[in-house]
Amino acid sequence: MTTAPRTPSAGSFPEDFVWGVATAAFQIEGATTEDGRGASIWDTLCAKPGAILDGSDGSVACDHYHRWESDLDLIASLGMTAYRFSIAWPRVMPTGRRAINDAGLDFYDRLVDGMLERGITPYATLYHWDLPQALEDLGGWRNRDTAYRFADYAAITQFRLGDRVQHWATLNEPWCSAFLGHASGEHAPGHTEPAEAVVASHHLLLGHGLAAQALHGGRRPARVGLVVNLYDVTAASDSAADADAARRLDGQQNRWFLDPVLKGTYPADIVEDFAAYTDLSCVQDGDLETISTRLDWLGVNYYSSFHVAGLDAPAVPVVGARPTPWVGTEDVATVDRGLKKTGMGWDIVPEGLTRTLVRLKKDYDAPPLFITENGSAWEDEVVDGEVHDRDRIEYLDQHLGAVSDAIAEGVDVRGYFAWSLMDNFEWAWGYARRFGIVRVDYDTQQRTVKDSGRRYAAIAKANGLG
Ligand code: IFM
Repeated sequence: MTTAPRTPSAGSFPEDFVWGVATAAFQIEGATTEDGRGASIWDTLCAKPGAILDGSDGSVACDHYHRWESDLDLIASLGMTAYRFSIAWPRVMPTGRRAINDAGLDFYDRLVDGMLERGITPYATLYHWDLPQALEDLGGWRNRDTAYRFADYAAITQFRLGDRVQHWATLNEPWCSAFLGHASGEHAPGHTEPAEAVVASHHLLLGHGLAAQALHGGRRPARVGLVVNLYDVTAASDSAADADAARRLDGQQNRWFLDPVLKGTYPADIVEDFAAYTDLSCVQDGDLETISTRLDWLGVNYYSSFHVAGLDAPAVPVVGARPTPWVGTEDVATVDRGLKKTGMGWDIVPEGLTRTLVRLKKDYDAPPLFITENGSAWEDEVVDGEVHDRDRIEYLDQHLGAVSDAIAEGVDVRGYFAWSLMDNFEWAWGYARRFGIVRVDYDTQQRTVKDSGRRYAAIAKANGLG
């Protein structure tokens, strides 16, 4: 079975639709020891033998810390009017609390000014996984106090940048920080304790709520959002076992984050599933009110979909060589539908994005939505200095088509940010996977706009560049 490519034409999007590109600090900045930046949990994980596929780290990455001006020129040259970037907590507060590092804030100050000078609207993410190592040493997201430290950091950063940055995302993909970081261990801090993952997820959500309150209470108006990675989950058959497998995966991946933020409750069925691991005594009175603090927008990162079946007997509990990130799902298998896959091995299911967006409207009455990440990795080839990345273009077209289908169904989607502006450090995969619409030659740091970059710029232009 294949999915039909769609080509969004001019006029498929509202006139004021926001067209942008996205990156994250640790994935592009490099300069991990410069100007007083403290160590982060990803510096620590990278130093662990075998943790990163190609043995690399973030010390140079795309050298964006030194090349930010030309990178902003590049964004402007693509005609983009918005840039989603993240701020490194350990640059701003090297130990995560108390001391503020002015040189770190100065960097983002210059970056934001540079955006505004080029007519690019900043969309800042406060936490894209680079927790200060000093806070990890105190228990990281397993420690409730980290949520309060995060709110302090949010307030401090907004105090400095809030006269120019209006759009704030608190966390990026808290599922990854909690479950990849603490259950499968493929992300920092690299733990494999399912109960820790659940506790960390609650403290991340609490941190989101506290930071949202701090941002709303700041001296400048803030549009506060949260970015979640949602998957479309389907059952392989109508059997009770398959339906239950889909319920559990959807519950952990999607509802565990959406329900508390948008409805003020944790999903009862997943609380029950988690009971074998934790009694959730980490959830204190008032936490859910804090977590469900008003959200001005929700960021959706969408890449793929899971088609799942329930097994009669538990399978070997591994994804690749690691434990599964979903807690207590050793009897759940993902089923190969024979769909085309990206270079990450992820099924390409654009209609899953439409379903996800429509569900957010129907089940959650969600606030305005942004697609804060969507994109694909491929084994790009450079031919005569050019990258003719037809697969990435097809993926882009299909997913933009899926967004316009959701808009046609009445979903309030305000913008799209391509992941990613440029090839970068793909976490546990190191530099071995490329998501950029711009190629980075890591030997020379030369940037080359791929065909997909030109295609994206043309679609944005044809649709009015909001
Ligand atoms: O590179 C990541 C990004 O940091 C978070 N969302 C998914 C992307 C691709 O894996």
